Amino acid sequence: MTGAQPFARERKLALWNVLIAITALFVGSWFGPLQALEHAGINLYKWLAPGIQSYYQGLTIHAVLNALVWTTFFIVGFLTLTVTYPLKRPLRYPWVNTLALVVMALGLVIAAIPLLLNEATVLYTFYPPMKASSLFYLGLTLVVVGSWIAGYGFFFTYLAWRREHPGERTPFLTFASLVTMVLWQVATLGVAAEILGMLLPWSLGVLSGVDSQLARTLFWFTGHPLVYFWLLPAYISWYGMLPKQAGGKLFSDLMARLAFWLFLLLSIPVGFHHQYVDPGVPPVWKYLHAILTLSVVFPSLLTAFTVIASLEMGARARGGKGLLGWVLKLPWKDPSFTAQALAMILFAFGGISGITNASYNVNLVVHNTIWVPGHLHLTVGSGVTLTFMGILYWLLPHLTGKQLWNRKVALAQAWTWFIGMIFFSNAFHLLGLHFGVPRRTALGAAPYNMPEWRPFQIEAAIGGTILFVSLLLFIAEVVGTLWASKPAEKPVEMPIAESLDDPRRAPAFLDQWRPWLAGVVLLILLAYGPILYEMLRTAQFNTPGWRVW
Ligand code: HAS
Repeated sequence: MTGAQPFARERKLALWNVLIAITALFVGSWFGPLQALEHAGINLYKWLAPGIQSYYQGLTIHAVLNALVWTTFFIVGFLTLTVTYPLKRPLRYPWVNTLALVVMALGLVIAAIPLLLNEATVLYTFYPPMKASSLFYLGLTLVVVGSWIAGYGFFFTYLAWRREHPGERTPFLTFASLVTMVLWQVATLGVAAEILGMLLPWSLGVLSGVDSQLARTLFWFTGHPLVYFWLLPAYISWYGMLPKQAGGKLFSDLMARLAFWLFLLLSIPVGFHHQYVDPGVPPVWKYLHAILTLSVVFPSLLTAFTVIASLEMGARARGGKGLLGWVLKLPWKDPSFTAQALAMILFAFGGISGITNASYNVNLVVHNTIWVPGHLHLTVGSGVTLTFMGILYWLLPHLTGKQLWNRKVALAQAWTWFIGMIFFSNAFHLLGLHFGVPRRTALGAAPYNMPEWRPFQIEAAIGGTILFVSLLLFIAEVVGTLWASKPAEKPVEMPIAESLDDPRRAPAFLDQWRPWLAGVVLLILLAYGPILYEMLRTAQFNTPGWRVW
């Protein structure tokens, strides 16, 4: 199905997207160990000046490239294939998706200039009153607009297929990819309003000030569903591909579809869980968003159950026995599988710290402490990133027609990421929880740095160093596969898992967009409408910009 010529353009687009993503990850990751070492009292930043002028510039580049660029480019590339292959249909308008890539790449270059010149050291959340060069906001806007265009390309393709196949059930991978893209299109309306309505005109001098509370609210309208935009492509692989790689089937197509619909419905109206301490938001809205946040945990719990059941079936089919003995029969020698299985285990702990964050009163203990980067490294830094690496271990051979360069190196990469992240995230969580150590702070230079913190800071530095070694192994694997590997003996195909239940027997509402989209609009209006109206009504655009670093 995915053989030689039919999807040549899709494969080319996917390859360009993932190569840009990998480059961003490579550049951004250099700053990870620098930060961990800085916290442990070893400041290597002073050797980087004047190129990189501060810890804060390094942290901004690290988070923008790793959290925003690596993810978005990888996802757009990956979804280009997960939309089209299962439909057995090429993109309806390939030029739309080519345009998307060009716009995204242009945006990246435009945003990179001020980032590298220390003109956009505002961290990846770019909260005002910290103010960046207008190029930074413009560049980010183009990346988002480009990804929207990619989404339109997917929607046109789906609509063309729908016309050709009336009444047919959308294949799971395509369905899940479309939900991911719709979620993204709705979610990014918040940040689009923030940048186009406030930050860009402010940075160009058209507006003399902004309303910081309104800006933060619009940012988090996008900011939380953003994390599900990162997560859902990993779930696409865990549900729709990993069972096949483990020798089994998807335990329930129905549950998988339900989980994706629930993400679409529930993941947007939850942004105030990032703003529990914001004085300008009345508590009633925070409670409402807390309840909805705990509701959006449910599809992840559904995923844990369904995916583990699917893996267990695969392992038992391979001769696995006993209550837990079957785990040993999973294909641990396959780096693509292993990276993703280890990513899941780390993600389960990230989920636990997420539920802790979401609990309104407990959040007051950990908010703005280094616990939060502990959480985000287990989620986007492991559940997502290690899964994407695992996907690349079949995707690169698929796209290039070459063998994976060295399976042992790839396996070592997955395990070192796992081990490095255990040290790193454990240290960050404990520092935040026990000592209230602040996040986003050059702790090595802080006069209040306590001796009690030191053992954990060293643990984090060890973890960060192991993670960096793992990153280098990953890059070696990518470079080796691209330039030093032999042609594959037989084509490597996308692993597509069959489902145990018959998707055609699932209730029709699981394949109908209208009721779910209506639910999305309604819930957003309920959870954001009145408070946003109030914020807009009382907005005061009088906060001047600050350049802190
Ligand atoms: Fe979060 C802050 C709440 C999930 C990312 N989060 C962040 C930030 C980031 C982030 C980047 O309520 C920092 C933002 C900033 O800079 O300020 N988060 C949650 C909750 C969840 C959650 C309730 N977060 C994620 C995901 C992310 C992510 C996913 C990225 C991809 N988060 C918060 C809150 C804050 C926050 C507050 C604000 C904190 C503050 O005060 O600032 C949930 O969706 C998590 C549900 C997940 C689970 C885990 C299910 C487990 C599965 C795997 C099973 C497989 C196993 C392996 C066990 C319940 C699916 C089996 C393997 C075999 C081999 C058999």
